[in-house]
Amino acid sequence: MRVDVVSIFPEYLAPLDLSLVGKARANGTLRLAVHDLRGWTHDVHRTVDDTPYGGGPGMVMRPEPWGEALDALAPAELAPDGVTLPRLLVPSPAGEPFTQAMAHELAAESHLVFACGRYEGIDQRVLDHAATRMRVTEVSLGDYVLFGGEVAVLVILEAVTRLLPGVLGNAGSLDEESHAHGLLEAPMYTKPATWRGHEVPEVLRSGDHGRIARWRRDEALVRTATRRPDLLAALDPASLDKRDRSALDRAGFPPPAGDVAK
Ligand code: JD8
Repeated sequence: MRVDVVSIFPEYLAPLDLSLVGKARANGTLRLAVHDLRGWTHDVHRTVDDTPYGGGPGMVMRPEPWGEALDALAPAELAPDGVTLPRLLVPSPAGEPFTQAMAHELAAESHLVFACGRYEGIDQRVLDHAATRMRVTEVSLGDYVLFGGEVAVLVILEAVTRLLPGVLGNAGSLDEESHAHGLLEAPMYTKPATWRGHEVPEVLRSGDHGRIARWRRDEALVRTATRRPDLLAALDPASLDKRDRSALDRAGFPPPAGDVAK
């Protein structure tokens, strides 16, 4: 997968050289380039912002450098080999919430371009114009306010890179994790069996794989009900069997709405 990131703080993306994302870059799985937006300015001060039309606090990113950046990274003419146009992602608190489902969607693209805004954001016409030639998605990390889009790009690229073919050694670990099955995961433990007076649950040391699987499922259900009632409510009631409902019942949680006894 090819990825271009445009930012006025390209150094902010330095962590993408580390760990497994860095490894995917080094082995060519991820062809990532980070670009300084100021490289597409022409004035001596390399100005990227101006005051907002209509007034108000702060500054807005000027459209001209962004237009030139996107022209360079996503040319209007389709390449003669017929390669598909890139997908433009613009982090914004007003964007579509980033989810594991979107990570899977993005991992299937061949070329992503990220536009990192700062200040009060990017002139809307940059997005409107880009949308005439490529797919544009405004994406949000969540309901809190950041200074700019760079951290969102770090998060999104970490989530996407681990889904690229060959990045995860054990393919099985992808479909056992949280958000694949809509539940939070059970807690994990390693040696020693007793640490500072805290014991590893006996069941995990029993060697009884059936009991262990049941215990993990119960823990996942109760954790999800306690911490993420929204995830539990979104589950297909048909995915909960009698033992699941009894685990939730023992923990004092009512059966999901619309559930029918089976
Ligand atoms: C991009 C500028 C700051 C945005 C005024 C101060 C994502 N989940 C998220 N929260 N915040 C962002 C985010 C914030 C950004 C930019 C992403 C560019 N800002 C601005 C508009 C209102 N503030 C985000 N993804």
